[in-house]
Amino acid sequence: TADRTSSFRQDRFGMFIHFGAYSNLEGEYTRPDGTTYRDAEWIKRGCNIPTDAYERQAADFNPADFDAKAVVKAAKDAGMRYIVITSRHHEGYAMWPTRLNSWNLRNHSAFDKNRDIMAELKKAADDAGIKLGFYYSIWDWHDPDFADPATFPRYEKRMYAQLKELIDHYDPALLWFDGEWDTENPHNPWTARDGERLESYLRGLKPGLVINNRVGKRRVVDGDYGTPEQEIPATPVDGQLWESCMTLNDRWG
Ligand code: JFZ
Repeated sequence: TADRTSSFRQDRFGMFIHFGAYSNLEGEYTRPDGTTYRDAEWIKRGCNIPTDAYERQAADFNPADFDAKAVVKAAKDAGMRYIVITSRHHEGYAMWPTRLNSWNLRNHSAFDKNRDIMAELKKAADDAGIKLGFYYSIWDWHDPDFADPATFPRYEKRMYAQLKELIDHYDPALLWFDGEWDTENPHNPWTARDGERLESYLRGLKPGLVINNRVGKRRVVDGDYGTPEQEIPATPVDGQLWESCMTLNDRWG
């Protein structure tokens, strides 16, 4: 892993962006009874928003002002050398025009059909000499095939195909997996074996890809580096490379 991670070791400081269909709610959801619930990327789950209502709000999503150059400039001015953005969070909504389903920013929004914010970000990042990576949630609240062990294999197939799209179209430097845990969802079928299979598939597509440990079960053998959250660990974890992910409050979106 030394070659693969040598530039990652040097980069040291990056920007973690959470942006998705929940962003359209701007942190607030007003229930049919008039009461308001506040959250960010977890709002669908936290407020128990029914899927049809959530789909309806996402249909209005129009990030017309998204300015990739401004985002990249903010990162660069802060001394950051890489950006990791959510290509798909737990809501399952793809922020690029995936062909695997219509639950995405191209096909389920009010956004300009000719724009692709991931392509815009990739171009701006390349121009500025900043690396771009993608967060991708294994856990999917939207796709019914995820939670059912009988249908999970076909879900997994689509997941592989989406990740291949991301690699083929945007050539990310890094993939940041999440949603592999099963405390919130007793039906989360993701196993260490699934993680190993996925990791070797991705290495086959792009050997230089840096991958975090949440691709598997966060064992030291999973991925290239550990992901302590909201803390700088006092001691290295079993000698594994790590990157602390932090947010300024208690939400990421
Ligand atoms: C997860 C996501 O649920 C969250 O929305 C955000 O994307 C964050 C970076 O990752 O949240 C977690 C995952 C794991 C822990 C805590 C929050 N953990 O292991 O303590």
